[in-house]
Amino acid sequence: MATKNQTLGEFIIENQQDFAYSSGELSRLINSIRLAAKVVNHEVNKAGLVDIIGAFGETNIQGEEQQKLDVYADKTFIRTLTNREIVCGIASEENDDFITIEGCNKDNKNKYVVLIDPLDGSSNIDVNVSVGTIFSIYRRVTPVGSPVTIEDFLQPGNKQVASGYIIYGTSTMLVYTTGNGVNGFTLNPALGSWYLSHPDMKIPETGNIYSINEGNYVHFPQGVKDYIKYCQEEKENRPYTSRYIGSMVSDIHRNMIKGGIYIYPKSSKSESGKLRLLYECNPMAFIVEQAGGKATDGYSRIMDLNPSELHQRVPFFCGSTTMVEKAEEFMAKYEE
Ligand code: P6P
Repeated sequence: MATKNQTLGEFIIENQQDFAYSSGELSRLINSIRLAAKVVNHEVNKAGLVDIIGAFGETNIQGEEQQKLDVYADKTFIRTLTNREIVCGIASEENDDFITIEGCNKDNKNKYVVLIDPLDGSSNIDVNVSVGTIFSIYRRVTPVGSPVTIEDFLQPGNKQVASGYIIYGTSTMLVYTTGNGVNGFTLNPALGSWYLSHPDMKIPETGNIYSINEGNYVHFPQGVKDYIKYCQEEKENRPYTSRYIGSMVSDIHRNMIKGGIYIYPKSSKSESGKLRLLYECNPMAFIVEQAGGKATDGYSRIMDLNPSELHQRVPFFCGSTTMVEKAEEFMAKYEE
């Protein structure tokens, strides 16, 4: 039962039976994330003041210049997750390979792996637009006590035990699911506490907002071009409104509240699209599905895709069910 204005701590205690595994483990997992989120939030909120923005000078595996806050957020979440003795492996957008948490080789009981995009939308940092953290949590599939292997990370999204995002916006929110619905908590920075501001979040079944980078229009598959023209024609409740923040967490969070669809399709510039299956699409798909929405690659359910590599990209159609299904109708007219 979710009671508005409950603290996150009270909520976890009251609802830990919803977690399919040991209740204490969920508490420790979510507590490490909420602590790291507060630390990162503090730095994000003062980024413009202490000149820690701007390129760190190095480039990550994605070939993108690493903003200092990217690196800071990555290190903060890894350190906090490691300290809680609950996680035995971490994969991050900012690190080429997964990280084995020391101690997992011995007789240790850590059962969970976490995949994380520590600061999604980081190109927005310099222009003071909201950014986010995305996390995905699985139980390991290799024997407890042995070193984690890549198999522990390459699990389909339908095996996630929890996922969520933090949005560092006009207010800072933590939104997560453990497979029993979605709840949103807002940080009161003065107290350092998270309060249940959005209990049992449900995405509207339909909406009139579409989010896509139309600057890439000429490179899109024909089905996407046709859907964009459908959104823009004057008929029924159309034309829809176009909103694209350039930070997926913000676009999807808005659509969770108002209804809408977010699309990052494949294109002639990038055959599999831009977004990462394991630590961007799967966790957001889990959240949106738990809120009653839909998430596909234009043809198949995102959470049923079998991953083949840690940083693989997939096309992403995510949001209000009727809008995703309409987009899929246009995609179905053309070869996958
Ligand atoms: P583009 C941010 O880098 C991100 O991964 C998403 O958060 C965002 O929606 C998208 O990429 C923006 O990419 O190519 O439209 O600038």
